[in-house]
Amino acid sequence: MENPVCAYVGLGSNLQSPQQQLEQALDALARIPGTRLLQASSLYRSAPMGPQDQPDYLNAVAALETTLTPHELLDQLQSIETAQGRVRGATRWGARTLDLDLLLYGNETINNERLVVPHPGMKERSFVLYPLYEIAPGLLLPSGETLASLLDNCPREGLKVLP
Ligand code: A4P
Ligand code: MG
Repeated sequence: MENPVCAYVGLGSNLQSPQQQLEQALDALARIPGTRLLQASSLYRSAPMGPQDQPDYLNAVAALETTLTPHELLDQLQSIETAQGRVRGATRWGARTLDLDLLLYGNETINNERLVVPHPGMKERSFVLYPLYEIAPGLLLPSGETLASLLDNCPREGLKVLP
């Protein structure tokens, strides 16, 4: 691969067999052109953040090596969401079959209408930080913060690893 970048993707699902949704999504990530799936975390279960009238979520984090640009990668993530029946509703933080968030793209900071990287919510979300720590414990963010220092400020709460 020519100048591949390491990118991290957060996966989430709380509808229509979340475990199958995440496993299918990992297979789809592995098939993105110009991209290799390097690692995937365990699956983690947690209560919904935001509206409580929706099922519990399963989440995971994947490490990719890619030659795609960040926007090309986002296009691929969104087409996987759509292929797995994602309907974009009006409700913020509402239930979904599959959510794929680009958490980190190398050491880049991106801020435009379509893409904000690092993902703005990741620093406060236990269901992102703990799976990420499982696969990349020594990670440094573009801000210079260590992933370990973010975890120190983020209680694990009800987050459970699936056996
Ligand atoms: N966008 C900008 N930056 C990014 C990025 N880094 N990665 C834009 C992905 N997309 C990015 O996304 C809306 C737009 O954000 C995209 O068109 C893209 O151009 P979306 O996936 O349609 O919206 P969303 O994911 O529904 O955003 P929302 O509503 O803020 O949801 P969140 O923040 O993803 O939260 N509770 C638990 N326990 N676990 C969860 O995974 N997830 C949510 C959804 C709520 N509660 C949860 C969980
Ligand atoms: Mg999303």
